[in-house]
Amino acid sequence: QESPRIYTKEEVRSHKSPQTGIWVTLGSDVFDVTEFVDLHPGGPSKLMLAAGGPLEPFWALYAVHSQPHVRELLAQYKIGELDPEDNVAPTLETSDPYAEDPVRHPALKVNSQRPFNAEPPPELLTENYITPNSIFFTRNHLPVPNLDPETYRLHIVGAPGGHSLSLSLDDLRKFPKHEVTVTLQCAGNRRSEMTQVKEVKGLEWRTGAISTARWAGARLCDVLAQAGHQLCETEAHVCFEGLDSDPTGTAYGASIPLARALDPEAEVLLAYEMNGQPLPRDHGFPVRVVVPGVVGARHVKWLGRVSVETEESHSHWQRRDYKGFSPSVDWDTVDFDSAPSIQELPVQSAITEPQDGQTIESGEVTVKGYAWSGGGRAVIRVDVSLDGGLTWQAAELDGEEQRPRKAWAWRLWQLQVPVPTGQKELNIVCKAVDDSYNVQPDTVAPIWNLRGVLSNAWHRVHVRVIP
Ligand code: HEM
Ligand code: MTE
Ligand code: MO
Repeated sequence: QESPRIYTKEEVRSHKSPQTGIWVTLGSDVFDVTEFVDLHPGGPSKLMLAAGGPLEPFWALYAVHSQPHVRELLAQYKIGELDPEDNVAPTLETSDPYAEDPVRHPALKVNSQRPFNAEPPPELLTENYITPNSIFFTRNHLPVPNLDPETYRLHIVGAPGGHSLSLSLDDLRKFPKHEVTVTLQCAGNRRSEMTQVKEVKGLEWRTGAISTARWAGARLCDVLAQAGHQLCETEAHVCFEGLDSDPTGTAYGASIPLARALDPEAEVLLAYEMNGQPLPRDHGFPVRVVVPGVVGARHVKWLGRVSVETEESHSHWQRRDYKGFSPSVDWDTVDFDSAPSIQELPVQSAITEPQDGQTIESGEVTVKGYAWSGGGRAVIRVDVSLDGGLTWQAAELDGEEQRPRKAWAWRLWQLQVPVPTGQKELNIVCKAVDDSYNVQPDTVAPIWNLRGVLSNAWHRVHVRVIP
């Protein structure tokens, strides 16, 4: 019997296109699946996400692959095995503040490695109403702190005459457990479309800086009540501080209005669970704030301290970032104090399938995407156009029904339509309407702003049609 051919991980990594051949690994086995890609029952684009690397993290998302017939099918494509010597872990600088960051899912499209910022690819984003934890978008400003759940304490500054609390995880679990499905969106989602109009400062998020999870924890209103806080007449804010900090010791921070924090109907959580699991490190382990209907930046992760103040958080991210401006304001003229901090977000939608630049077959096309609005406003309709916005059809809304005024989570949507005969290309557009009849602007230029936030123009995708 011949001994198997041996390949290094590097060799496997260099085989991820039709030109080089498409290789994947499972355990220590190496497979050349070039011929199988177009036959994949889940579609070629999904298989291609794993090209050049291990299948395990992707198959973990789709249980269909744990059947024997799938293994047998794959076995036909085996070409050899991984070099057992090739296990050298990448050398880490011990002085690297990011050395202790967690291992991430290879499907994530990385916008920046340090700090880690990444989004799920469109073909996975709307596959599930609840985003799997492993591919939930990640937006970190600093290294991920490594916190010990045994010694972790959450400090709640008490009201005058009340008392401060120092809560362990067990203490927090003693409050009534509240669970709610919430979509988180970064203010910078779809920033890359603003960059096409004119340069902006920020990470080049595409359509994936948004994800949905089922969060569980104590309600902030219950915890604040125990510390003696009540609604007060003066304009008040609840300030949050993270346990992640820069080399000068400055922590990530943000705030929300006290009225929202104390409103039981607003369902603001001190969350310790995400989709039934302890929070993953990237998403705030052991405790984060979840503020339904509000921009991602206020959902402070690795929460260390909560206080009630007469003013908003003095954090850079509250005062000097995450604000919107007129398109004519530039870095010389911007006055950050003149604009309110972003809290509730405007109505948003995007197409995840097909993708821009893709080629589709004539006959029928399935258009898929997501839609969401801030402040608990429900999505009442998603309009889709195949002709750049001349004519429209309403998409079918999937996913859970939304509660009025508490529509914290997105709707997924789809539309199956015949491709108009004789069309060589389609200009697919989507736009959503929320229950206040807010609509998305048709173009980006009038909402362009120097930080590239609040990018919610009609989403447009151009595809070619194979005759
Ligand atoms: C379905 C094989 C990679 C996503 C399937 C099925 C097979 C298969 C045989 C049908 C199973 C059944 O219905 O009994 C493979 C092989 C792969 C691969 C051999 C690698 C060489 C991937 C990757 C992803 C993926 C990387 C995702 C990123 C899916 C999905 C389905 C599926 C979503 C379900 C399709 C549906 O039910 O409509 N795959 N797969 N697959 N696969 Fe894969
Ligand atoms: N909290 C801390 N402590 N540090 C951070 O960098 N980023 C914020 C927010 N909370 C951040 C944070 C921003 S801008 C967003 S969009 C969300 O976390 C992202 O949450 P996620 O990484 O769980 O998706
Ligand atoms: Mo964000």
